[in-house]
Amino acid sequence: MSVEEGTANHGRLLGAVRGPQDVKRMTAEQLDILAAEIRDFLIAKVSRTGGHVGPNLGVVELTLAMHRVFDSPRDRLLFDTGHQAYVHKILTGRQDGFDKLRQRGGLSGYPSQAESEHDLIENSHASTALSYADGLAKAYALRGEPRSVVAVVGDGALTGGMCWEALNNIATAGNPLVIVVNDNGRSYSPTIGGLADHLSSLRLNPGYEKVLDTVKDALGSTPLVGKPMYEVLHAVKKGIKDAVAPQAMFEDLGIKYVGPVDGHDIAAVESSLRAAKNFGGPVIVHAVTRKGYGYRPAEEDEADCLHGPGAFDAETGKLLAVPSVKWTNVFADELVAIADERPDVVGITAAMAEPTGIATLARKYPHRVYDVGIAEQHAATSAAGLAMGGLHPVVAVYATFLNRAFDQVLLDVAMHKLPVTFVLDRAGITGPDGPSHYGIWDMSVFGVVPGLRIAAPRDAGSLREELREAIAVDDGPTILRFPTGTVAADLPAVRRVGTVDVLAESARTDVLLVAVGSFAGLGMEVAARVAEQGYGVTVVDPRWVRPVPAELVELAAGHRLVVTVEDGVRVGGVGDALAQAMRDADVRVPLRDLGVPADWHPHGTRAQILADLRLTAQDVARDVTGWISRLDAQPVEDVQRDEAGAKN
Ligand SMILES: Cc1ncc(C[n+]2csc(CCOP(=O)(O)OP(=O)(O)O)c2C)c(N)n1
Repeated sequence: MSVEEGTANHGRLLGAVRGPQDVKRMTAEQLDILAAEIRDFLIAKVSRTGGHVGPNLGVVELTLAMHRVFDSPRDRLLFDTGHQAYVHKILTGRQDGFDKLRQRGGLSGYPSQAESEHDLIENSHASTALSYADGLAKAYALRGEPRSVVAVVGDGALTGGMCWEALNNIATAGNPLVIVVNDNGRSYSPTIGGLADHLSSLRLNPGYEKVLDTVKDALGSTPLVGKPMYEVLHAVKKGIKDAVAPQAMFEDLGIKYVGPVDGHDIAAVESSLRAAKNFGGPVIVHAVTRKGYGYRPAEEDEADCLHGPGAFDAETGKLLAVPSVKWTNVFADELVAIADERPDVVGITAAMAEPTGIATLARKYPHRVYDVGIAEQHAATSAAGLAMGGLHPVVAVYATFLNRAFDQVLLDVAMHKLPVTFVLDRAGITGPDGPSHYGIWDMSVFGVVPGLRIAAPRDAGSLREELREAIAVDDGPTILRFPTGTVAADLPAVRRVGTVDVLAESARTDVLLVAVGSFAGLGMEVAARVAEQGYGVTVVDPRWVRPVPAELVELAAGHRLVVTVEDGVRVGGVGDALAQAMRDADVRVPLRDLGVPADWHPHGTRAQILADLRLTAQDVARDVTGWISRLDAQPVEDVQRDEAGAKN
């Protein structure tokens, strides 16, 4: 079907778009129809798979305009964070993949080089695009390649320090480069801080009145949205009317500023982008958009404009999943209970108050929670300052994002022996968000920090207990890490040895199975299966995995084989650390460490990926049985030599 035929067949223009060149040929009228079709498509598809629906509804016109003005892939279109690249995927020949978005073997939820030559940055951590853009622009200048570099960055991502380091360099280098600031006023929740205030003030120049009028007209003709949202926008504008901010901040930095432009007006965005493209130096195009635009449930979702829901009802926007008690909820409630008792306990979030549960504390004690923006490094060192000032900060972040702040945790917090508790949600294999969202590095990376203690709770009861223990530590940092999803059923200990919980034991002491955190349940199942083969397994949950508890080494010495299983990378993981502690204590019992290989694991469900990695009870039981039966057949020394061979 041609683009012309598509216009005649209402609702089918989108089907005719196989690549950016099809969009370039369209009339203004066709583009409006196409934008509406893209919205319908996004809602229909993402409601089934879950995904970043709100951010993408907000960039439909922006993305169309970008593909009309620039020639991807020769020109490079970079999406900061990458969660708002669905429209770009739709326009670059990937519509068919949306039925399996974020599912195993299907489209990634972020740009992916394997999927398309139109994609470049795969990293889903925020605030990197301007640095990539700076480097690309320098490379093209040096190589004499006439290519445009365009980076889309949200006002939320702009709160990250890397963006400001990049702007500083982009201004100095002076290379042609277009920065599209997608300003919807929100990260998950409204973006906070001086920069957000500044962007608001820019909306107050005369051009913004025009933006408002256009938005008003557009909203009036959008049945799902209607008048109320216009009124909200208008009220926001009135509220900030008297704010005073230097209008020329970006230009002071040495970067041309164009805007604000109505990001839902394709022609207006196009003309700004053309001006920016022809300028010949770095330019910021400030586009004002609405997160969730055109879909009432998203626009009216106060929490996060349906930022990244699971599968939902397309009519109502309501989640389809049955609510369950998540690890996050248990943490959030216990933190409030502790804060009730200890006025020195405060919370920090890096723009993720709701997803990390710290919002529960903020609702009760608004003045004891700090949202620092997407700024994990600052969060860590600011927490150090709070601790120096006599408070006990609890920094709640996703495990993958604390990687950013390694040096801050190491030197700013730990070297100063400061009591800061880092709570790492979504630790381990997470699933649909793919490799850059897996929280699999924390135990290895932070395991090297002197004086840092790491706890991995196995269920709700141990999460509560270990959170209390962590916050009771007053001479150094602590980390508490737990996975995503529904919290595991409580698993009582048979007894406690030092800080180690013994979960199961038998008359025979063949295998010591060290099950880290949420793998405790798996450990119990493995023990039952291995027992069927006539071997005795002691299952322990170390609770605190760093430093390695001395009792764990003593327990190891009383068994014939030690097996560790953890939801983190094997290199430098709990198994590695225990092996080292055993060597140091001259305990010569063979050890096998099971965990996640240090590699890039594709997206899928958590269960699928764990199965791929053979981290299921069935697989682990088979392995353990194989290893222990080989010990029966071979002297210990031979097995140790085999183990060394297997690892190399
Ligand atoms: C380093 C880092 N911390 C936290 C996040 C989680 N996160 C994903 S999107 C987002 C908000 C982004 O806001 P913005 O850049 O304005 O884009 P929008 O979704 O509003 O279009 C956050 C905090 C992340 N991706 N990277």
